[in-house]
Amino acid sequence: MPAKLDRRGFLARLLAGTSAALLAGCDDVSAKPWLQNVLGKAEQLNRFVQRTLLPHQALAPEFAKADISPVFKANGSTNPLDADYRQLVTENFANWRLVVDGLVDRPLALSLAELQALPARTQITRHDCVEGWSAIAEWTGVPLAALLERAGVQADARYVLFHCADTMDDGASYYESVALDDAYHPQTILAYAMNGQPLPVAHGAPMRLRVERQLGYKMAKYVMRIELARSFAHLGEGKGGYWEDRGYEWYAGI
Ligand SMILES: Nc1nc2c(c(=O)[nH]1)N[C@H]1C(S)=C(S)[C@@H](COP(=O)(O)O)O[C@H]1N2
Ligand SMILES: [Mo]
Repeated sequence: MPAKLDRRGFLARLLAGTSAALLAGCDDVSAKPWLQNVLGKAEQLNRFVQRTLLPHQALAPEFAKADISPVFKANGSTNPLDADYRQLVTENFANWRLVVDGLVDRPLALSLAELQALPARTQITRHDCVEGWSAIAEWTGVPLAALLERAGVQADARYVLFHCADTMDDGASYYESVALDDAYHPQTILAYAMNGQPLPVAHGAPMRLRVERQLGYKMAKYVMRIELARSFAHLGEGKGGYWEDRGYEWYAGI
């Protein structure tokens, strides 16, 4: 077994042991606020370790540069006509801000430059659209996990909701959601580059979600706001996404 796994296992056991040891012989935690506090911190740390160091989550296949598709279809909205979005394009997204809010300790509003200054991940993956086409591209962006750690996700948050800039034919703006396990998955990134170039408008500029173990419609383009929430009941018609509200599955695993 690689040393890395041993270390991870050790860390997990150590943390599990910490909470247990603190609890042993103490049957009235509620009477001891300091202990509640310590236990709360241990639990937070445990969650952090589980989600970032112990993903226990299969990776989607990654490919070589030679596999990149010469043509990658742009689908759904490819050139949003919304006035606010056009303005952002005109300014080359200098005034665009990615908002992270909802059930977080520190709401964020980050510029593209700020996001591009964060540690990035690059991956070559296959995009599968429910309509029956696939294409391989290289994506570079900020791991969603890093943004969530920065914002400080509150304990009662369960879903990450994405609010997009483009209005669809029926007048609704596009929206999507994923559960926290997919949000913290190492390949889940907010991509600002495609095949080494700034993300084109057709593919969701300035930033689009990549959630590599699900179908194309989960990968929200033109992301404006990321909201942490207890549920997605208040999003659109309540099924978790624009296409989900029109009959598609919420969990679109591939
Ligand atoms: N904001 C927004 N995101 C969206 C869509 C859309 O219409 N608007 N279409 C979805 C669908 S069905 C697919 S297959 C992919 C298409 O991404 P692409 O244009 O990069 O191929 O984006 C998804 N994300
Ligand atoms: Mo799609």
